[in-house]
Amino acid sequence: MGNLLSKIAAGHKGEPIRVCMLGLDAAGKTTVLQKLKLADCTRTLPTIGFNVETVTPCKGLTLTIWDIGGQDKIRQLWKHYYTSTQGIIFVVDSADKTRFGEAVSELNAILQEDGMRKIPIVVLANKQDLPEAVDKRDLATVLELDKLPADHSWHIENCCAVKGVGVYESMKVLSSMIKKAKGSSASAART
Ligand code: G3D
Ligand code: MG
Repeated sequence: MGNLLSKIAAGHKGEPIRVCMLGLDAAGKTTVLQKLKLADCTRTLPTIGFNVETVTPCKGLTLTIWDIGGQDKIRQLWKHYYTSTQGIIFVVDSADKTRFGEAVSELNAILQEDGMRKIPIVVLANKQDLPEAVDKRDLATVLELDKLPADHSWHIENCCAVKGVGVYESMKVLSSMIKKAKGSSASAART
């Protein structure tokens, strides 16, 4: 897996890639990280009062991971982490319908931040092993992904972080979405 992450980073011509992994607490972000075998990577733990960490699994790739939700008062701090983010991984507990509303409003709050409006996003419809889990198509509807502007690329993947299902695949998809977004912004800048 380290190799895959290195390839993803190397595919960006040596320019560092910054990706944010977001989701409500208990969505499964730490488990995803563990599946990516990032336990030994360089890690910093800022002490600003909410659960956020930055990991550098390989040269050129930085992942910022944090628990969101109920954070109106500190939302203005988010932008410091969003700065120059090129991709978002949004993890949802597909089996916890009671928190879908909260997940939707947090996702909307993120996507309305300046600089986040066109950032490629991959949603992990996590915990698919649980019988009550909602499938990715239904979760996409719940999250209103189809209402995003046509030029905002998104992808949703069924995922079971504890078994590692869907985790690597979504990293690859996000990587190619980031490359594509970079390509189109470069060509837009040339026209
Ligand atoms: P977070 O980092 O987003 O807060 P965690 O979430 O990774 O800590 O996961 C929260 C709980 O959900 C953990 O259980 C974890 O094992 C579980 N979990 C994560 N992914 C899956 C999954 O795909 N399927 C199932 N069934 N459970 C999952 P505990 O019991 O340790 O709190
Ligand atoms: Mg965690």
